[in-house]
Amino acid sequence: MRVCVIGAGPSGTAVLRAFSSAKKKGTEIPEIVCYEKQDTWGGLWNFSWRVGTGADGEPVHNSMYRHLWSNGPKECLEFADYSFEEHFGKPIPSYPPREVLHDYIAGRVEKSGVKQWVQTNTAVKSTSFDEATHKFTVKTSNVTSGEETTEVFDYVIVCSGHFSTPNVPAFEGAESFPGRIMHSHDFRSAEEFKGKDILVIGTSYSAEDIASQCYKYGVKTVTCSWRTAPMGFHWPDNFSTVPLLESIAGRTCHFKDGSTKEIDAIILCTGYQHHFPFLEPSLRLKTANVLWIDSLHEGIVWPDNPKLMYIGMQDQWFTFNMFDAQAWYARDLILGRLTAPDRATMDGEWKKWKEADLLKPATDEACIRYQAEYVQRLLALTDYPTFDIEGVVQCFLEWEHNKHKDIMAFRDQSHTSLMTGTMAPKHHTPWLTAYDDSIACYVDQAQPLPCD
Ligand code: FAD
Ligand code: NA7
Repeated sequence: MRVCVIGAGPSGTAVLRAFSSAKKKGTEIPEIVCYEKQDTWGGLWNFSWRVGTGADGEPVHNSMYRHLWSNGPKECLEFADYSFEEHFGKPIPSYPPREVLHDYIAGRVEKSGVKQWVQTNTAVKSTSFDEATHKFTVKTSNVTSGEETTEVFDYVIVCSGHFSTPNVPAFEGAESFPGRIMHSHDFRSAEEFKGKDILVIGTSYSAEDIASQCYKYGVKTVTCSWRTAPMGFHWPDNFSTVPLLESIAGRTCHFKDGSTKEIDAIILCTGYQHHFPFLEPSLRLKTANVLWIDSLHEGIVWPDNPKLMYIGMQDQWFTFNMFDAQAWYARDLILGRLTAPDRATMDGEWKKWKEADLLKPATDEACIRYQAEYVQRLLALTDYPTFDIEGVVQCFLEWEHNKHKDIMAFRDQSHTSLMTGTMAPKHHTPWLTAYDDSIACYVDQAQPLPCD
């Protein structure tokens, strides 16, 4: 039996880890081939300075930026089978910079000895299913040599992420705006906005964090524009909040409440599209960024063809440990430890989840609890090490509370690991004045590099 994993980010590597864990326990596992178009694993957690088109002529996958620090407590995403303390050999603070989290993700797979399963620099170009043979044909292209391959698989697990293809709305007059209009996908560094008047459109994680980053790196003013509801944080004095942008005339931005503002740069933090051009149309998941995705059984299995699975496609409060729980479930279906029910039962089940999603209160706590229940369900179905889900929920609630108390200081707080019980130490420098994002500075407590 052969299993194809598309993508080696946190979701794809979770699948690799799931199979290696079964193998270590003496289970015979299928042949695994993981295709990754970047030159290494880690997914979005690899930093790339490139925007737009990569060296291979394809759209750049990455959306992360240079000074990104975790936007939630690391204690909420910690792997249940590999703690931060095990990886770094000591407790570390709660909101690690990107490089630290990348090291943690990579460290776990490195240790699993699964490197030979991953073909880097290899982009999946097309995937089709043959009803007669019940097999998938996967065509790939080596992004450096251009060499093409065609391989046949019994299962395909799509782990290609969904925060890569930007959703870019149009605004009247945009074509005449003299400054820069960019999507958060192309944001790489806040330094370029020092001393500028910026407009941030959107109210979710990207808007919140990019606005904060720009403040940290010396922006002149930030205007936050919302469509459904404002973010509601206590922003610094040089922030203002306005309804949605209506039109642009020269540098002047006009908002729905009739107000105007002179703007130097517009950053569209307007989310992403689920985009799977490498799957034949009948296999493509079509969804918005939501907590429950219509039709996927257990949020994972493609009901028309249970040999096709998707990991990590939900909107995300839980991340790494949720991807793990999903990966363990997918693995167990493939190993025959679990079976997908008939179509009618699958449809009945996802519709119940969907209904609960629609009926829950429109609060962050309700969203967190909803996703917690989903993760709990997967834990109950698999042998992924169980952990204190209610503890994770409480950690998320502390984080929410801290953000609403002081959006520029929540990263200075510490949380307790649900995996080891250790309270995280405080970082030596408050986030707002910590300009050195290196592992040496954050983990080894080395003297921070001077800021120019
Ligand atoms: P990805 O990380 O996107 O990995 C997908 C992989 O698939 C990539 O390596 C890509 O190259 C590969 N791939 C895609 N298409 C193909 C193809 N055709 N062929 C071969 N390979 C392919 N989560 C947190 O927990 N904390 C945070 O602080 C946080 N910050 C974030 C900040 C930003 C700006 C963004 C965009 C997301 C952030 N996230 C954060 C959420 C993030 O989605 C997850 O942490 C995680 O990276 C998702 O993992 P993934 O493997 O599903 O997707
Ligand atoms: P999200 O969480 O999907 O949020 C998208 C935001 O974009 C949300 O506030 C939307 O507002 C807004 N949006 C979408 N379309 C429009 C239009 N047409 N006009 C105005 N506003 C719009 O994406 P993020 O990038 O913030 O977060 C994705 C990941 O990146 C996340 O996991 C983070 O960790 C980092 P709405 O509320 O729908 O009105």
